[in-house]
Amino acid sequence: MNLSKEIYRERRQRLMNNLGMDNTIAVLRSGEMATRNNDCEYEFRAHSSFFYLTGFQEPSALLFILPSGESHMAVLPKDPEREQWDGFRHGITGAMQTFGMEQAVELDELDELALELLDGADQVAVLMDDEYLRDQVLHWRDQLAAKARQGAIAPTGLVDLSDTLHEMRLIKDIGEIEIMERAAHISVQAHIAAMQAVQPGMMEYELEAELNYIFMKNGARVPAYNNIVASGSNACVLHYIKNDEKIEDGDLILIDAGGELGCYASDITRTFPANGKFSEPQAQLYQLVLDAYHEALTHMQVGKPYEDFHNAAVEVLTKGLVELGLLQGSVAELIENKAYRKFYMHNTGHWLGLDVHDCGRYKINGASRPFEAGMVVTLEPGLYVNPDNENVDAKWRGIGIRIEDDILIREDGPYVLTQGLAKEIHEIEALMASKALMASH
Ligand SMILES: [Mn+2]
Repeated sequence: MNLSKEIYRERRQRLMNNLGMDNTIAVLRSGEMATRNNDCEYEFRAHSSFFYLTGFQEPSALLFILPSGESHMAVLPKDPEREQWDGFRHGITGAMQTFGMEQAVELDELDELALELLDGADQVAVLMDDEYLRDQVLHWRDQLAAKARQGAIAPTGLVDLSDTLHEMRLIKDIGEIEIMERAAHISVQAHIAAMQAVQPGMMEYELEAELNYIFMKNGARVPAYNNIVASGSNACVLHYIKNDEKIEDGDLILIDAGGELGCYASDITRTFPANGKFSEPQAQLYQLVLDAYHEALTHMQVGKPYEDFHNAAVEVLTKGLVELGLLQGSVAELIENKAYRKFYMHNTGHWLGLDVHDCGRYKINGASRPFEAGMVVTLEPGLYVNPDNENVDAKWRGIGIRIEDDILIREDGPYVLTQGLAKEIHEIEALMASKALMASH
């Protein structure tokens, strides 16, 4: 699933060019194994930015990039005994041959390598939120400063690599888009399977199992984030991940889940009736969210400010809430004083990529940034009526709806990566009915 090593090499060179600082060395790390309990560890997943620049997925690795793009890595050593227990390591030969490092050393030579490379550099660039690495770099600086009389020259500046790197990650290249479209397609299949498997009386985690089965069977070995399978009013809890309640006849079910493929996330939400048929109030609110989706999508165009599609969704939703009687007053005022937030309290999208909430600025110089080709962003309007909301008719209470797709911004308009998954009411009911027909045969 990795891209060619030339692509990673080009990214490292471009990073240093874009950083545009003389005599500066960038340092990044892959991250450490994390304990789950006792001696059981979580499966390792490299830091997204480290992975973006290397394709390397082993823990404890450090990457040094020189101004020319020349790259050095410190990696876990080859160790037949450890590999017998924990699996294959690339070692220094693999780091150079397979991953295109100009030089690689084993981890016990890390300090030596760092001191050699940082001696005489003006600045060191790190992802400033990596506190551990910041401390490590300052420690190397101190060691160099202590050797000043032997001629060592310690770097004098620590600079933040985040903005430069995040702007690169924000615009996806063809290879990334291909992987993201495959991840999206797998997740579409998973949602179809869940819609066709649901029966009132099932537990939420039984539906979650359908998702995980399709993800894993198709190579998306892990979900990109914790699966949300929320029946009934659980859908009003935005990050509901307990997934351990019984699905009742008459419930809507909100599933927010996407597989991760080659470290790239997909992120889909669908909301559908447990018994295959929307009730009248469910259908009314659902259609409103769907109308907001369709309107917002038309604003996801190259050159349009990022905030436009959210504002478009808010306007459709607020208007509809007034028409259905959940809000009273003038639409403009309800938007102005954010009264709609009682029913719609999140944004209509976020960047998507190696991280589900991917990096990249939303504003530039205080203003919403324009869309550019190659950005991937989610579109996810929703409505959530708190079950305890006494200010609305009882028929609305406890209904939670979200519809979410992954959108690639292209020169010729928005392209839905997660296409092919029912979202119109008649499409969802037909898909669920087709399952019932199959089961009865
Ligand atoms: Mn999302």
